[in-house]
Amino acid sequence: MIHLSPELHDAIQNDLPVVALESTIITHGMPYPENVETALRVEQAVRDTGAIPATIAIIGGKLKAGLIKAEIEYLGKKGQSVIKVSRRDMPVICATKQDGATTVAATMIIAKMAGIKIFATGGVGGVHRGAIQTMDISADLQELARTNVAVVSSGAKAILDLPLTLEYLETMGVPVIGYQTEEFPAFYTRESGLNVDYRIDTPEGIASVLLQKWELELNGGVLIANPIPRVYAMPPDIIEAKIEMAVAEAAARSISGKDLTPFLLAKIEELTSGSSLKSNIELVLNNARLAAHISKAYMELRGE
Ligand code: PSU
Ligand code: MN
Repeated sequence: MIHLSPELHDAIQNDLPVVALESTIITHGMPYPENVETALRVEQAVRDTGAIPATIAIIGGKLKAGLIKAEIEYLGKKGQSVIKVSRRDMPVICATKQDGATTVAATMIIAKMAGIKIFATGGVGGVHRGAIQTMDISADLQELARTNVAVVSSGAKAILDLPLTLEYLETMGVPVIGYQTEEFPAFYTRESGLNVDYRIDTPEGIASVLLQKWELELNGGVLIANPIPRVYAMPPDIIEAKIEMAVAEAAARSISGKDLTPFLLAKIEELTSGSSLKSNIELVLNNARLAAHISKAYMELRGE
């Protein structure tokens, strides 16, 4: 059902550490050519840390893990004309043999099918601001509740309602672990004023929690919150003002559903003259490195 690259097939057979990577961030999260450059740099960061990258997407209706460079370039060039695919979209895109860029939710599903436990992204989806009216809650949160994959992210995107996102994760039984921090990071910034559930300071410590969770058959994922490196973080008041402008414009233009997140990310990039994109790229690289360390520690512990 799922097509693995030969390298990835071997890595999984031989219990080598692997890190899953999503493709919506390539097609809908960043403009071309930065999207392709970033996707390739993220893969290299995983390799440099000693793990195998597995970028995931749907191509011509086939679930694929371990995209080759030409496939990443193909998706990156097509950008937002590729369909953004979450759990609900998967059967239709596969049956009609289309291309699909996988969100965190869809990437988790395919990673699990492939036997990959650790996944790195920028920021997971969450409860949108105004969700009390719109009911816009990312399917990523439901997926974290049910699918056994750990997601390393810089918290949830600051465009969201972060307190409600954390409440939702609590209700769904998803542990939120801060890597070397007590504070839940807010994507472009290290601070949100909100606490994570647990602080753990080492990849080994995080790996042992994952192993324990799944040995106990407590199904579902874990959200590992890794703050953006200080030098790349944006000033909180400046970014918040831009987010508010972007959210107001989206409401005025009635942008909703799966178009909302890509619209907000692009608008914020425009309003910050590209500096939010720089932060976004750096935080993804940082998450890829941590995910590779956790994947290595997890495979070692599991072997014992
Ligand atoms: N992280 C980023 N950029 C992105 C995303 C995450 O740094 O573009 C994508 C992920 O694919 C995530 C999606 O699953 O945004 C959330 O979309 P929505 O809010 O429509 O569920
Ligand atoms: Mn949504």
